Amino acid sequence: MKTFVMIPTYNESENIKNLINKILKLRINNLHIAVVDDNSPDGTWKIVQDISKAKKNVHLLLRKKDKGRGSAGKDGFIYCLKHGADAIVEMDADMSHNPKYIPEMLKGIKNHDIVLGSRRVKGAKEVGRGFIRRLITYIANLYIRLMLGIKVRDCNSGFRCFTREIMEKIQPEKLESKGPSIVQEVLFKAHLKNARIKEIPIVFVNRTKGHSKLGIPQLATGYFMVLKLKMLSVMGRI
Ligand SMILES: Nc1nc2c(ncn2[C@@H]2O[C@H](COP(=O)(O)OP(=O)(O)OP(=O)(O)O)[C@@H](O)[C@H]2O)c(=O)[nH]1
Ligand SMILES: [Mg+2]
Repeated sequence: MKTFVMIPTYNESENIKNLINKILKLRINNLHIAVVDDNSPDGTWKIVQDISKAKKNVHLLLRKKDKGRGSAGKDGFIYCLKHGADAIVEMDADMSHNPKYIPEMLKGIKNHDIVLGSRRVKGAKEVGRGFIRRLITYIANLYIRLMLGIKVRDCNSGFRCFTREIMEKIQPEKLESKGPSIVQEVLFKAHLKNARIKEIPIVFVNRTKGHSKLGIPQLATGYFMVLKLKMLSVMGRI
């Protein structure tokens, strides 16, 4: 099985080397890492480029024109499928998602289409996140679940493992989200394909290095995108 870990990055120079080393230390057979960087001013791409010279299973997708967590994820999924991925792990670069859960995720896709690192199932925990930030995520999660009728408890988690089959059914080339709402768009499209989704509890640790890219504009666009997805599904367009 060929596994790709797909990591969208913007200004993560303080995190990316540490994360790549932690993933490689798992010594998972036939594992590749694809970092999708939007020409980060802090030189994140340069760090990855240097690593990829020494390690052939580390890939850099340097995007100069496009910007956005959404289109970065889209390009990343397409790249992984094109390079023969049988399994695709999607994760953030800010160390909020601990690579130690990857082996369990890869085991889980033996009889599921998606395994999701969840903050909302028994045994899960969120560390270092303020009350307001947790409230924002909680309300967004409630809104998404109610609007889109998804049974998954943590609809905001960007830490997921997909089988090639389900990712092909999701058709990443048709993903519309430019921003973080790609997380919900992918989940909803998988839900519409009756994907078997398993949630495993994770300890989510708030970033300690670098800065959040999540602002009011992204949040507002996210709420609008969920509404749009609902409308499109009601009209049978997705
Ligand atoms: N390529 C690319 N990656 C991005 C962009 N915005 C965010 N990312 C990456 O997407 C992941 C999630 O972004 P975060 O800023 O951590 O968003 P968040 O987790 O919702 O917010 P905090 O963790 O609270 O900061 C991180 O790896 C970011 O570097 C972007 O515009 N382009
Ligand atoms: Mg984060």
